[in-house]
Amino acid sequence: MKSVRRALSLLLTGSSLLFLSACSEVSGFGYEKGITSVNDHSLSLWQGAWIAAAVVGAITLILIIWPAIFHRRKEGKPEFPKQFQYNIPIEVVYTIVPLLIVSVLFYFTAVKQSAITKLSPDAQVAHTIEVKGIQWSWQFTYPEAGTGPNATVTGTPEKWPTLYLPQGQSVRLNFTSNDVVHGFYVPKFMYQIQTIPGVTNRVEFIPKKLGTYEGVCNILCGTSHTYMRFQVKVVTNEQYQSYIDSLKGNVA
Ligand SMILES: [Cu+2]
Repeated sequence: MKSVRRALSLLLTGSSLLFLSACSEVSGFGYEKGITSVNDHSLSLWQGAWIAAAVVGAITLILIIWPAIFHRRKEGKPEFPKQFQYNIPIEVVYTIVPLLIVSVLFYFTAVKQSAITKLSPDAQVAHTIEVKGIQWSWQFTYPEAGTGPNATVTGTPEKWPTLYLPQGQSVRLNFTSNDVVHGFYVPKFMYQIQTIPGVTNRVEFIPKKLGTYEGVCNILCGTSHTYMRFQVKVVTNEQYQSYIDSLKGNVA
């Protein structure tokens, strides 16, 4: 029994050390901070949810392992322990604790969600880009580039389009759909939004880190859904302006 106890305390010490070291480095659990302003809101929620899940998981594991080791049938004892129909204090605890967990998760989710979905007055938006989901690609329209045919970039399942965004500038994306529901998802941005026929969804954020990011459609939308890929290039403001200038020409 002593060796079992020692093994268990070793297991507990090891897992709490692992947990503490994960906390001190504040792992992104697969995501990075500082890519867009959305990440600044989402990352702490994501980390908090994982840490809360780890704590709940550790307590659950202990509650499973503890009786299995320390409350085994002993020599000379009856085969079944005392049977209870009710245990009111425990029932109260396992009703209140999950309610508390759900309330805390709900509160932080609601706070972060309203920060992410907040829209500023139109005049304060530096750049607006129209994003349209089409079977089976994406269409990006830059009103800043005028009304010429080149102001709209349309991808195909074979030739995936690129969305250009200026670093450090507020960008609003307006999402519409040409046909069915699609999902605009850029994993590194910690963001996905649906394009819905007859509805315009909007999102506003500031791209912060220069780079090229992969995007996909994440709502099954038809046979070539899997080819609805695109890239997002976050470039400097100068590069963005020269890209807009290159779209201004009327040559198709
Ligand atoms: Cu799609």
